[in-house]
Amino acid sequence: MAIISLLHGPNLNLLGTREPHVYGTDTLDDVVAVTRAAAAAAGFELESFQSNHEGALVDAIQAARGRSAAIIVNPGAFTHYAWSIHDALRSFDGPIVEVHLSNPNAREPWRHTSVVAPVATGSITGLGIHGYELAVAAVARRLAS
Ligand code: CA2
Repeated sequence: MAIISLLHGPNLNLLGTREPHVYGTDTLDDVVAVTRAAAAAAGFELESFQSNHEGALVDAIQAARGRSAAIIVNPGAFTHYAWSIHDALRSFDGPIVEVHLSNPNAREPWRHTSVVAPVATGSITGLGIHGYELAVAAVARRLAS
């Protein structure tokens, strides 16, 4: 069964514990469960990884090369400045969907730049946990075409 890698960046392990008005009340486990269910329904296995460390995420992206068919990634605040994640994603051959729970473009100016967007197939922002289900649908459609 083809694998989708689901990657989460810093502080997303705290989902559901603070700032529910921004990020909702779902926990990271809830996000992973919803994404895994969507992936299974589309015929994919989901591998999930969260880290607060930039290098660990670079390692996970490299490990996905030749193993995973697609990457769904919410890089957290690394979105806005982590060029090592940009470079690692560039080396991945399959579809890459960037997901954000909130809409960074509607927030502080420093969140308006994504260094991941230029190397992503597409980006889904502001739709909360539903964005992850849309991301699975998008990669499944891409991989089928
Ligand atoms: O909207 C998103 O998904 C973000 O990637 C979330 C990041 C933020 O830096 C990006 O600009 C947009 C922050 C994640 C922090 O999540 C927390 C959740 C609960 C409590 C504290 C932090």
